[in-house]
Amino acid sequence: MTDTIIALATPPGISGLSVIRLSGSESISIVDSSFLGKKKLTDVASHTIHYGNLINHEEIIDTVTASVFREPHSYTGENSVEISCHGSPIVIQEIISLLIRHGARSAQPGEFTKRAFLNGKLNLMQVESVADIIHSNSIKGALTAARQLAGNFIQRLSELRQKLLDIASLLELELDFADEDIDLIERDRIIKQVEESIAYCKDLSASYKSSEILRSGYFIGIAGYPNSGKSTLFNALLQKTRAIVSHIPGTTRDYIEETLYLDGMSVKIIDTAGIRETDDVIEIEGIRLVESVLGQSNMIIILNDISISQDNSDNLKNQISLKYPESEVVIVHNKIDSANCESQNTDNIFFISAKKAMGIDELKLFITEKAKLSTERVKDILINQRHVTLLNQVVEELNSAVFAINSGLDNTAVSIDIRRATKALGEITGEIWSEDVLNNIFSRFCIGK
Ligand SMILES: Nc1nc2c(ncn2[C@@H]2O[C@H](COP(=O)(O)OP(=O)(O)OP(=O)(O)O)[C@@H](O)[C@H]2O)c(=O)[nH]1
Ligand SMILES: [Mg+2]
Repeated sequence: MTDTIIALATPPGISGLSVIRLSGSESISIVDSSFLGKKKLTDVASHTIHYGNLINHEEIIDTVTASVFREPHSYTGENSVEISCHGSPIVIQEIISLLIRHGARSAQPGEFTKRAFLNGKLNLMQVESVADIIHSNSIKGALTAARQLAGNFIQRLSELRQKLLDIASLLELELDFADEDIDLIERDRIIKQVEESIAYCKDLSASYKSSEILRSGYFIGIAGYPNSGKSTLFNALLQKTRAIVSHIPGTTRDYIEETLYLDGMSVKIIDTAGIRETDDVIEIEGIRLVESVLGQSNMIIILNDISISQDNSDNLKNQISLKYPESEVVIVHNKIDSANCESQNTDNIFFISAKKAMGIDELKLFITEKAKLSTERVKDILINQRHVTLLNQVVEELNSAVFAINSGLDNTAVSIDIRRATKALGEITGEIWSEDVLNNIFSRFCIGK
């Protein structure tokens, strides 16, 4: 028997409808203690919806519908009720307090999904994809997570793990025939299979950056010397006046972030303080912030004021390219309206007037293409930090197995490495799990999921 948990499953605030969710062996009878409909909920069939009033001491709190799911046929695998009530924070609080007085308790973040996992309704990767679907910032991210939820991918990792377990078992079996010098499996074949597994895991782990882009969006930092027009470009890209523009150098001190949705991709654009030598403490702090912004940017736009000169920002561009080799650095020449130039856009070099909105559409198109290209690697699965750590562990153990074979070490040494790799793989798929792993995963969830 489990205790019964309760939480609001829809976002807090005023809305047309809200859904309060309960799960646990007593959930149906707990709701029944306050529900007045045609039938008692304890008597109704699973997967049916019932109209009625929620009553506290003969006073109607709200008119609701209650959907009843009986174990094991529910999301959590337990008896569950979903109450659709009116979307008022006061009503919701009343209903939740009432049902807590009747024996439910407030759910922890992700506790419904945790129960689904513990009852075998979802595997660990499916649990993580639930979180990814909720938090996804792009259509492709949500679709990939949904595919992952369907569970095809875990199959492949499980097969890989099984293949490695078989190799380890054969190696251990050979030890029993050590005196007879029998090879149950050729060394070359082991090496080939292990190396294939290494390549596969490396490839997966390399798609982490792309997965992050699908999850959180593609980040673009706009950097440049003061007064180059960064805030003007920021506003032009967003098509609204969001950042303050002025002719005084050092206008932007803090950084400002806004999201654009371009062709299903979420693109985060960040306007930063102009970079220069200064004694102003606030500005110095702003310039320090620029570094943290650029450090997490997938693309860095260096905005150059071409009315000063075309090579005015070359030094800055070189320094930034060296400092952030992982980012795509693009030079954009601004203020072409007030300079005599007839230059053409080329690879990673653009000519615009942020103020007169010239060349902005081309720049946007380029950004969209780059953002989409950056997620092309992701096919089956959104790799997260937990997966990356474990995949790197798998690669390390398997490399050490190959090394052991090549150095002619005995089977025990090789099979220990391979078994360690299969343990890490098992932690990815959830075939092996610990309370710590679970807590870490569920801390990303919202209450009510
Ligand atoms: N002629 C012309 N002026 C521009 C253009 N873009 C920006 N400006 C002007 O340049 C000045 C500085 O613009 P901002 O957008 O505030 O520049 P910034 O790079 O954000 O400046 P800081 O925040 O101080 O670093 C303002 O007077 C803008 O009107 C442009 O395309 N053409
Ligand atoms: Mg500015």
